[in-house]
Amino acid sequence: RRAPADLSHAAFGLWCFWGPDALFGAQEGVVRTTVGYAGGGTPAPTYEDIGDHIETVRVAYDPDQISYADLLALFWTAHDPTRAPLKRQYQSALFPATPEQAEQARASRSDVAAAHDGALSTEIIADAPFTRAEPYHQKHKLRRHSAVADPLRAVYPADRAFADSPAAALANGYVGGHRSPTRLTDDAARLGLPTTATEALRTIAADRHRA
Ligand code: MHO
Repeated sequence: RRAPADLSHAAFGLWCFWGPDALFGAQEGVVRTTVGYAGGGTPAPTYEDIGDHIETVRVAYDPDQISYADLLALFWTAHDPTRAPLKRQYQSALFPATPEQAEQARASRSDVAAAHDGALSTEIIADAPFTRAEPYHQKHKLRRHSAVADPLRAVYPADRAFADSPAAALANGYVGGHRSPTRLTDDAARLGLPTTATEALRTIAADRHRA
C-alpha cells in the first residue's frame, strides 16, 4: 500500500456530487474522496453561494491499483455527457491535475465525442483550484445510515477526519450500491466496523447493489 504522498489525484464533475462521491469511493484503488467546488472564478464558493463553480468530486487513488484511464471510463459511463446541464453547478467536467492527465482527458474526450457525433457538453479544466464542500455534503449517502455512520464517527469524531477516511469512502460506496456485499469480508480490515454495523451495511448494500 502506497504512502499518501505517492497517491495520484484527479477531480470530476458529473451532476450532483453526492452520487459520484459514492461511485468513485467504491472503486478498488481509490483511497479517498472529497466533494467540493471547482471550475469557476467566483471567490470562496459554498453550496449556498456556488457562483460559477461546478459540483466536483476529488479522488485520491493508488496508480498501481487503478489508472486515470479507468477513472475516465467510469466518468463517461456514469452520466450522459451529451445532455446540457440543468445549471452550471451540474456541468460535466474533467479536472486533470497533471499534464499527463490533461493529455489523456483530451484524447478520451475526442474518442467519446466521435461516438456521439461531436455533441458533448463536457469541459476540460486543467489546474482548477478546488474548494472543499461543507461537511454535510461529504459522504452524504452514508450519513443517512446512522447504523453504519455512527460507529465510523466514533472512530473519526472530527468532520474532516471522517470525510477524508478511506473507510468512509468505501462504506459510502457500498451504501450507493456500487460494490457487491460479497466483498465485505475482504474489506473488513479497511472498514474497521463493529459486527452490527457490518451487518447493517450488508443489508443496505444487498438492497442497492445490482450486479
Ligand atoms: N437538490 C438535489 C441535488 C443535491 S446535489 C448536492 C437533491 O436534493 O437531490 O446538488
